[in-house]
Amino acid sequence: MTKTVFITGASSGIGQACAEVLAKEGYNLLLCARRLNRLEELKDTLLATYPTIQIHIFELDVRDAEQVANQIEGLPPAWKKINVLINNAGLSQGLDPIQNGDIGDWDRMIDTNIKGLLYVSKSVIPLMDTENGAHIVNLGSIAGKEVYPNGNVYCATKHAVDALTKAMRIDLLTQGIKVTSIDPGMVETEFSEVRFHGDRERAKNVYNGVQALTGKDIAETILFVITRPAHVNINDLLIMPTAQATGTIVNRK
Ligand code: NDP
Ligand code: 8X3
Repeated sequence: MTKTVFITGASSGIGQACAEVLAKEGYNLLLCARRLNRLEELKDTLLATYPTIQIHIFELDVRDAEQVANQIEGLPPAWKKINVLINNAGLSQGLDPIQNGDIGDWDRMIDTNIKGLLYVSKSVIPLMDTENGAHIVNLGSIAGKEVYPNGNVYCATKHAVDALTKAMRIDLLTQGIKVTSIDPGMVETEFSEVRFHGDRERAKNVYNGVQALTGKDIAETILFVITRPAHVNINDLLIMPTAQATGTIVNRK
């Protein structure tokens, strides 16, 4: 049976890499993000390489509760059996001491990383194919395991993801839905560019002198996690570049 994976934030970075890795493995893909043009390009590229899979894309801002409910409710019937939900859409905005923090940045992080994950999960859980294997994978972070200078609100949102992952595992236990948190350290994606509001130079410096993880490294880890036998669940997986010991201690060459 071909399984269906729903990936939020598939237009870039880890989400896009998940789509690429899982397409190669023959999964059908439900992909969403705000930038529909990026998803269209990704869909065309993947279908040209893997013509036997099916891909459905749609525009979604996970912060909009009504839009999330309507878009997921309105999915074509064939897409209403979901095996794996990858709650990946997320972002960091700003890296300032809390006393200088920007309220707009705080709202965007809280609305996307916490409330967006909740809205999507609430709509997708009733569609999960528990008879054939159902799994929710939440993108946490090293920032959900420790707090680093100026990381304040972003770290708080990822600590919330950590708590929600544990809570989901308890509440969904009797429904047979596996729940896993994947917690990466530094992954070179558009993450830092978004964190620094489009300042590419500053974003590039984050990865200077260090071999960061790639989106593909994370996607391959997620593939491993979702292909364990039915009786095995990986609760939580912290994955770091070899050159990174903690959120801020990095061996740069
Ligand atoms: P990218 O910026 O490359 O990708 C983020 C994705 O999230 C994009 O596809 C973006 O799509 C989507 N997204 C952002 N806001 C929304 C929204 N409101 N509605 C729908 N989609 C949205 O970053 P990463 O790939 O690195 O980040 C993916 C996840 O991994 C995030 O949750 C992040 O916190 C986490 N993470 C990243 C790490 C890193 O070092 N890069 C380390 C640990 C965790 P669009 O803009 O088109 O909507
Ligand atoms: C992203 C990794 O260390 O920038 O979650 O917070 S970090």
